[in-house]
Amino acid sequence: MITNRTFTMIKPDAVENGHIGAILEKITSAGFKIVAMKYTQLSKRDAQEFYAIHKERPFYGELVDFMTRGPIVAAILEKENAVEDFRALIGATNPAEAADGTIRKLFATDIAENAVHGSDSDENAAIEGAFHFSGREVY
Ligand code: DGI
Repeated sequence: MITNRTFTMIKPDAVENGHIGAILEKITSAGFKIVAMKYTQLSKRDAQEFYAIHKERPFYGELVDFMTRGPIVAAILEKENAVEDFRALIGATNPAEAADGTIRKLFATDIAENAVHGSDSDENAAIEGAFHFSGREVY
């Protein structure tokens, strides 16, 4: 199915390392339009809820600690085939396995601190976008 929106976060490692501008440039150059964006910090409760699907995974506690340790940029992006095209732009979860030129290859630290989030389905894109933005905050 073709969709036109996805949800992303520039994660705390990429913010700390000064990559916000470069990552937004990669995103907009690839044809994504920003329809909502905010600079914010997740609470523990936010991160636990956002990543609830990973609750039973051994890295869940580490993931929640990482995602709450500093500010993030959250955004909703629009483009034809947004979910699939954005996953291609960010590359594999583990930056060591990500293709050359992908955002994770360029800016991620390691599998735990991998610079960016991208929704993995249309359904999750809608859920995740609504988690972070009210209707009035989406252009
Ligand atoms: O959809 P992705 O973000 O590419 O990957 P995912 O949904 O499988 O995992 C969500 C996040 O959890 C991922 O971006 C980073 C973290 N993660 C995944 N696998 C590992 C991990 N963190 C640690 N520490 N170890 C892992 O094996």
